[in-house]
Amino acid sequence: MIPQPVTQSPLPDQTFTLQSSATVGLVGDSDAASRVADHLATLLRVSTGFPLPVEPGTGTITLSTDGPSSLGAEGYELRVDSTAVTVTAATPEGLFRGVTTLRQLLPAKAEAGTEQAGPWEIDGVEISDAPRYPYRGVMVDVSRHFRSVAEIKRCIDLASLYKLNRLHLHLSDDQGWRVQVDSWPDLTKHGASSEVGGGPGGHYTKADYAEIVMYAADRFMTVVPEIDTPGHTNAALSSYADLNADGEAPPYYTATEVGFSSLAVHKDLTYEFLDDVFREVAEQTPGDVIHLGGDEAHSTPHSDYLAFVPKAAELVVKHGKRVMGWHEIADASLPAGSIVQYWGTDDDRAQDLTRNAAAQGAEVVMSPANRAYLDMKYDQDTPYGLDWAGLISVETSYSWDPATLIPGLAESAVIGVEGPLWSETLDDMAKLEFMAFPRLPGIAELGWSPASALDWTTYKVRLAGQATRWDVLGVNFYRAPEIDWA
Ligand code: NGO
Repeated sequence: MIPQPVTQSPLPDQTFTLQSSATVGLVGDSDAASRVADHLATLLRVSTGFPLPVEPGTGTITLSTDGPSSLGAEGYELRVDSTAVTVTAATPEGLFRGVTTLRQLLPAKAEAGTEQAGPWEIDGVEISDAPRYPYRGVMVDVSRHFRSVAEIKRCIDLASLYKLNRLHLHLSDDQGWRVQVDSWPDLTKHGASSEVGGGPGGHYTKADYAEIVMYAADRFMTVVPEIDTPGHTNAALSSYADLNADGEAPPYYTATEVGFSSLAVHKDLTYEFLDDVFREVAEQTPGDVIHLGGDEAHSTPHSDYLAFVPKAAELVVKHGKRVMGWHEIADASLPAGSIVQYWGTDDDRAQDLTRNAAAQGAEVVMSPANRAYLDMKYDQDTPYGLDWAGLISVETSYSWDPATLIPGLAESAVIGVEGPLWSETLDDMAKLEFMAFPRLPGIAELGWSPASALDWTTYKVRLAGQATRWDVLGVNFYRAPEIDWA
């Protein structure tokens, strides 16, 4: 199982077998809980061919939201004995996490899209589980190469299988603006018309974005939209001449240099623009956070940057959201409730900024580029990906502790981890999957499992066990030689 649960005790000599007469019982009524039950039943109906009706009360598989609040929002208990399966939680979200565990206990063929032959056996077990951190994310860069709604749904499905609960969408950068903003239509009319390498680009209409948000919410995943500022803004600057300090729109950019673009920090129009963008993005985002980027603003003078960040942050807060940004923003003063995302490579400057973030009362999400970046090559033979932060083997990406990586950072400031998947070199889903698997499940485990459970030697055996599941799901994963896949 990945992530490893907090406690797990086998019930020896007890084996549960799912039969065609089985029912899914639901105790505790809420729409969200019944959607969790339907989600499980729908998945298993396809692969088992069993009717699996969802009924109120106890069933063969019982899902109950009557658990004690001591389990927390995402905690659950799961018991499998020879006659029944019970998942108990205090919330529909906890129930969903427990159902995710149940899916991993079933044979991998349970995930198949066509009817499979049984038996459908699960070894008896008692599990009690809850996450170490509340923020467990994956980021997809849809700016450098656009991904369709269907592809994002697949990302959500694969990430939620490992109990990740945040989907960070990098929606704007130099090479493309990917979300509809009604008050600034050229952002997508012009700014979404291409991508790295000159491909067709694309963007999410409001309906598309709503579909992604809803699909994610059904899997208890919150979308974190990122509008990168004040650098990484060529797509916007190229769409509106007036946003430029000199009033001249630069050409559309499809190469991969970073750090050359900047919003005009001294123009009022810049803040009117951001006010509109954050308002429209906030209106469509039920989640609590808007990410304003803030990384690599190399062509914004530093004093301007320090003045810009609080003004932009204030606009995010004005529209009811918490500010999130890359660690550079911690040099400026941040509003209460901000979240700073560390993407350093053990360098002092990045770590100082992150300690500074915590000293300001901000919370920290850990995405160390030399460990958590999913776009780094595994080794020098990896056919795509980057290597500026190093080569990141599966072991390297797993073997670190989010609480202690930055010396002197209060452990209480860290709220979780995220694996960013930047897409300069990744122009299709097969490549994204190859870079994310098998490293993303490890990031998920760092976010969920207690520090005492993190151990490469035993993890790599569990990881090998996921391969049959990925084969069933058609995941294009890298058979890293560090793992004994047999
Ligand atoms: C950096 C940069 C991105 C690149 C990425 C590639 C951050 C936060 N800014 O990470 O623009 O795409 O590296 O690895």
